[in-house]
Amino acid sequence: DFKMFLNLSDFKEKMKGKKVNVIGLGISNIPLVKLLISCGAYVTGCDKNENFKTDIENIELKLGKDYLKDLAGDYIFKSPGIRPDLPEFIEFVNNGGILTSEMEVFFDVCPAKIIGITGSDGKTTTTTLISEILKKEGYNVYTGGNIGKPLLPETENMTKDDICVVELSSFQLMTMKKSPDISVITNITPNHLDIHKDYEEYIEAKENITKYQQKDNILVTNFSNEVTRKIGVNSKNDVRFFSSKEDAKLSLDDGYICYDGKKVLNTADIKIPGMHNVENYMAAIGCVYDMVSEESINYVAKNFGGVAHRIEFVREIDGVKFYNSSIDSSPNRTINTMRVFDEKLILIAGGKDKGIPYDELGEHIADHVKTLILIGATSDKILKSLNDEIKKTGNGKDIKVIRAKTYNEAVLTAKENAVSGDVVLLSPASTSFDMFKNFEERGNLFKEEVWKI
Ligand code: UMA
Repeated sequence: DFKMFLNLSDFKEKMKGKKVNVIGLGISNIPLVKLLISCGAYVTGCDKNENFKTDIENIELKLGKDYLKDLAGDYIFKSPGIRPDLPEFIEFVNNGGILTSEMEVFFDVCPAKIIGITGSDGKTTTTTLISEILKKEGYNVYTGGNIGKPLLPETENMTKDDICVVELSSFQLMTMKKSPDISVITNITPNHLDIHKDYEEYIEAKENITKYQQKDNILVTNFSNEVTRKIGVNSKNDVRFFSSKEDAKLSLDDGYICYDGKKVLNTADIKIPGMHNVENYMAAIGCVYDMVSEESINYVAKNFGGVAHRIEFVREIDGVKFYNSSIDSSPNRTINTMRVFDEKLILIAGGKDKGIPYDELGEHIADHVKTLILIGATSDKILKSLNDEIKKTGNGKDIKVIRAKTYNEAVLTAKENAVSGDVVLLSPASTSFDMFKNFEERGNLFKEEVWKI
């Protein structure tokens, strides 16, 4: 069990006076830069974005296309999305430097128990469920990682009785030499092949979440996914398989999620929709079963309305349910979101055009939508994809298409066209930057308009 740093004070001590390069100045690394400077390190911040601005003092900046040239010093901290095997990094390591990352150091110095979650789908929801159930039970919980919150600076306040629930991306896992106490792999299917060399490398990265686990550590994973089943079968740890289709430690029986055959949660009580969310609950229960009461699990199932802006339930009016999925900034995400619902949808879509094709979207709109409300720059592209589908197959010709200029108009039009039992879904299939600062602002406005009805 090799540790580069024993704990946070050891890390701080060792950083004092060191020359450190922080590569990629985003969400992961900005808090790290502040921490390093407070330890007395000499920090060079490197970013390919030549327009990068910061009000941090005592940082030397290297921006633009030569940002990786002539790296010198003791350490490199790279942000997740940058490959670890760039020639510049290899040369740095060959010259005696150390290449690491915010997440690797976090694993070294964290005094609390770590639950790590990865997978191609459902990791943010599963992370949130685990964290909500533990909080309900009364634990002091820190939630972070790929979900958008770096946890290294938080270790200052942590104790060994706390629990960290950490979402881990394949990029973060790729260079890890430690694994969590409890690990979850929701599933593995091809993803991020723009950065990973091939599917094998992506799988290997994900496997790091269990590779360095100790014997009594726990791995919760999907029995019905070919890749994760193999990882589980080959693991020597306490493996807890879940499956919504086959017999497993966590399985479905008579509409209940069962643990070792014992009924734990009635799936009808789960507020967030879709079988994939039942599976997310299975994974979460697999993690926390020994640590919590069934009351806490059931409470979260009944009350948790979803991660904000991701198929988030907003409100039911006259039998019409409103969902906010403002995070869906590409056609692909909208397709996946529509699939979650059994009902024919009243879909509000459209936003800024980022030049990606919408060809595939029409077929899925034809399958899942009865009223389409278009708003924003991509309206025409979305409509064209639907019209192409109608021309090709005839599917979708009965869909009512309405254009709206504002979110107020879109929401009111949706309500007017809905009857009891309908679902109104905001899933823009486009980014928000035509009218908003980010997808959160868009989702919040949508929710406000829904609450005004
Ligand atoms: N940059 C370079 N060179 C590069 C790539 C990036 O200089 O080759 C610079 C960019 O200009 C930027 C900075 O690096 O200024 C960091 O950008 P980033 O978005 O890559 O990284 P962070 O802002 O630190 O965000 C990362 C995760 N992003 C990625 O892994 C790509 C965030 O996950 C995560 O929330 C955050 O760390 C906190 O840990 C986002 C994500 O999309 C949400 N993750 C992927 C996913 O979930 O599918 C993996």
